[in-house]
Amino acid sequence: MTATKQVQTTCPYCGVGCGIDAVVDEPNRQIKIQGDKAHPANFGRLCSKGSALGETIELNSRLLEPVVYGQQATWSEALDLVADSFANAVKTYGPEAVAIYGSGQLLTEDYYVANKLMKGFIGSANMDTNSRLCMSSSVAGHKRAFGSDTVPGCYEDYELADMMVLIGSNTAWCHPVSFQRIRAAKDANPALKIVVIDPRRTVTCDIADLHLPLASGSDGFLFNGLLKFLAEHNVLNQAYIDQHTEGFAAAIAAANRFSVEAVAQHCLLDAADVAQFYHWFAGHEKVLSLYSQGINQSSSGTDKVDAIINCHLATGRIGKPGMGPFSLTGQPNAMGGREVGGLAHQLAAHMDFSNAGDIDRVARFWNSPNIAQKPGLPAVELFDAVYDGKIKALWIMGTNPVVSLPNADKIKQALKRCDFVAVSDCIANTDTGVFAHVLLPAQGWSEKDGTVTNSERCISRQRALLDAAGSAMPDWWILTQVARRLGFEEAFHYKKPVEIFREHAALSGFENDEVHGLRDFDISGYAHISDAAYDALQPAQWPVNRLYPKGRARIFDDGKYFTASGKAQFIAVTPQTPINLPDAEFPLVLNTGRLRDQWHTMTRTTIAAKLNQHKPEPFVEVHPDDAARYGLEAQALAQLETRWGAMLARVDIATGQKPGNVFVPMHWTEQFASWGRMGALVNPVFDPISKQPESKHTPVRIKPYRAAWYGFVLSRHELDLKGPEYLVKVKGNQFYRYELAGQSIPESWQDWFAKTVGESLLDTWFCQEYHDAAKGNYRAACLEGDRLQAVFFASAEVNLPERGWLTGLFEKPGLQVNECRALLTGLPPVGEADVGTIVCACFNVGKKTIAAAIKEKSLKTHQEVGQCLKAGTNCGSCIPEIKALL
Ligand SMILES: Nc1nc2c(c(=O)[nH]1)N[C@H]1C(S)=C(S)[C@@H](COP(=O)(O)OP(=O)(O)OC[C@H]3O[C@@H](n4cnc5c(=O)[nH]c(N)nc54)[C@H](O)[C@@H]3O)O[C@H]1N2
Ligand SMILES: Nc1nc2c(c(=O)[nH]1)N[C@H]1C(S)=C(S)[C@@H](COP(=O)(O)OP(=O)(O)OC[C@H]3O[C@@H](n4cnc5c(=O)[nH]c(N)nc54)[C@H](O)[C@@H]3O)O[C@H]1N2
Ligand code: SF4
Ligand SMILES: [Mo]
Repeated sequence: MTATKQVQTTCPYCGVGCGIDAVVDEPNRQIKIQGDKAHPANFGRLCSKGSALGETIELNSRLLEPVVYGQQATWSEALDLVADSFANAVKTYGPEAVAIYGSGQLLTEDYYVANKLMKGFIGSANMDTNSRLCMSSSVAGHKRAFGSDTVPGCYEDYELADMMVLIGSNTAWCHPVSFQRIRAAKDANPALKIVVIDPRRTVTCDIADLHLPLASGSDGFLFNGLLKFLAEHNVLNQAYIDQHTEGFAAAIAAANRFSVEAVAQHCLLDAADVAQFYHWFAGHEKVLSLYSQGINQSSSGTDKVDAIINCHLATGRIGKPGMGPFSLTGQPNAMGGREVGGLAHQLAAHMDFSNAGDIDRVARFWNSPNIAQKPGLPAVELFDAVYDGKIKALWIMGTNPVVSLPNADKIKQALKRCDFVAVSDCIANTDTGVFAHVLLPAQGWSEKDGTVTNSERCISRQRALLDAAGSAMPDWWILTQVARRLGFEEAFHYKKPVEIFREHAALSGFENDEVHGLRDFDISGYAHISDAAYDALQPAQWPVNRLYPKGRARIFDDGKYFTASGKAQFIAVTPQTPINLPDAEFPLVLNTGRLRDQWHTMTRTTIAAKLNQHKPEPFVEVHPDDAARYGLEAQALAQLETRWGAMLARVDIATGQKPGNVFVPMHWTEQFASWGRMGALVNPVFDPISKQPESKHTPVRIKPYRAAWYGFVLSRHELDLKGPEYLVKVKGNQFYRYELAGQSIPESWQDWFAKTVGESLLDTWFCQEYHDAAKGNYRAACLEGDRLQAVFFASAEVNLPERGWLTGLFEKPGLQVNECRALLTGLPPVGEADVGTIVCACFNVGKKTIAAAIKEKSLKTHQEVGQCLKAGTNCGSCIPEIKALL
């Protein structure tokens, strides 16, 4: 028996913020993951990504030691160099010449230290984060309307609502546990109305009563029209408007241009559908508007957020059970980052540079020698300043901007030109790390300790499960060490996260009273929390203070807002179209977003083989009409080009795509695909208020990509494969898959394959081969005894056999004779089934298996499929796909 311990922690992926019960086998460095039944975010549920966390803790891909100019180094060498580079840049060029670019995936304690160092002590506010690309339009929209960046409601509202509007949110894939909760609410109450607003028909539409496939970027028109409709149909809450709000007259005047017909025209929707949505919204008191990146990532995202909030203020549907606007946060600690002031225009604890009193207050609290006096540069402009040579030393922490920022090829150039780049990451090889002069090994999720805040303002503990890998250290420690080297020992005396948390909590309550003015973010109840109480901290929704010692489920339930007048502000919205519109040269709209089983730039999710099987390759979803127009065939390759960059992707012809729009996943990087880094294509335009980039809308053109040959290699061991123009690497269970397409045909396929898998190995294996030179076909399969080692298929045609059956063979200890004979056909022998593409990642159940069972056993519901195959019975994320097969 090995010693095990049970630890409660939080999932490091999305903003749902699920609680996890981990059983840790320390000596063997293994973890068993279960949902925490007591956690209010998930009550025991987890999605495919959370469930697979135990498979992501291996050490092969980790950054284990500091690296300085390409050489392994000691911590003191690395830290000295970071501190010296920052100090020298400040001395020569001033504090504006240095910057930190952080992440909503840092813990609150890490984030607090980074922000304090930059703004309070280095004296520049050039500390921005990837939250700029994520939530900044919501932040700005909240600030304008409420005077504070407050999410009013809570998850309990899902069960209490009569209607839910999901706007620009693929909840089924991006907030899967919330989606399950919404689905359960709908099952329990079929009268619950669900409307999905998204140009694409996503799997989220599986539970929708109505899907509005609006024109990309047109949400502002839709919600302005709704405000007018509500006014015309006497659903306004005049008492609420009078008592608790200001600015209604201007807002309604701006909205009055938008009749149902005008909206339908602007949004390319059926007028009847628009009217249906408006009638339902008017008729349901308890309505929740859940929104995410389809709203935020827009050059008028702030206005869109406020157009939604306007409708809730006008009806008084906010701050009460089952109703309100609800920004679904993306990253696990998107909220925590905002709480500490992670964005360049924020100061700390929901205080801003826009208020001179705040600057002085934070300076006194921190005892800062030279606190920054004005906002720093937001992400896109910050990297422009790096490119222009104005920022000389840059520290990137917990984010991968060479992939995720728009116009990402320029980001590469910027980093190449920069005098000094430090990158803190837990993973060794990333597209951004390539440009680092210093790589700092950060502890990963299973090793670090601290707090995170989820979408509903709930603060939870993340607890260490394992000892640190190699020499990895927590981000707060790395920052503290650099701060001390810069001469700020006293202010950065921290020895453990709880000390930082107490200080952060104390700042949130500092002069936060009637005399000095009230701020929404107040967790002063934790200012004196003991070490033991911090260790045992249970989830609670802020504020946690004298008035709300146990937290507060809903804010604005009292109708009091954090504006000067105490009243909410209507915003007069003039809807805008996106900045760059399609034209003759770039006639389509490029939309980008997420897949069910991958997390952003794939650094961690790809470690779990099972998460790579659902969507193994970068692809582009195209409507059948556009496919016909541009000569694209299903499963062939396409080249996408914008004014900023290009990529290659597999064609997926999808009726759910809006004609004129194409969609690509945001996830692939140069670590996994030669030409799949979509950030290179995205236009770097942004919202003038929030500075959030328009990542959902870039004019693009598309054409077939014709290669001289197409192929794939499956190999039991990892290969160092280079050469083919199109190259995608997929880690599987006991195999690696390489998808290939090349412009020049190797002189000898035998030689190419031998070099690729290793000539010495090939000598010891038994190989079968098939060659049809006339047709350009070559196939080979190698076994060691009866154990499959490698397979290679190449052809002049793109249509090769599906990879499902062949990849499944790598899991078998040995192959049957009939299987060996069938290898070069790529198809299972008679009597053996091909599982097809994996649909259920939890139980590894393929599409063909499900389809066959449905047919043979006449299964009618996803529950019956679950009983028969287990598919869809763990996390439930694949239920929409199972239903589609039914
Ligand atoms: N599996 C998975 N889950 C994640 C993440 C992940 O990487 N993987 N990341 C997390 C993070 S940080 C975030 S921010 C969230 C994001 O969560 P979501 O915002 O739900 O995810 P996206 O896929 O980026 O975009 C949502 C939808 O917006 C739609 N859209 C595009 N343009 C428009 C428009 O003009 N109007 C409207 N109404 N819709 C539009 C897209 O078609 C897309 O379906 O997900 C979080 N959860
Ligand atoms: N076109 C387009 N672009 C987008 C989006 C889109 O929808 N479309 N979405 C945007 C949004 S909403 C987001 S949130 C961003 C996300 O984009 P990124 O932040 O660039 O993506 P991640 O892969 O999450 O990067 C996190 C990095 O931190 C590392 N890491 C993990 N844990 C730790 C830790 O504890 N400490 C440290 N130091 N490092 C750690 C990971 O290995 C990884 O390299 O992308 C944005 N970019
Ligand atoms: S929904 Fe999934 S990814 Fe999000 S917090 Fe829960 S388990 Fe993690
Ligand atoms: Mo995000």
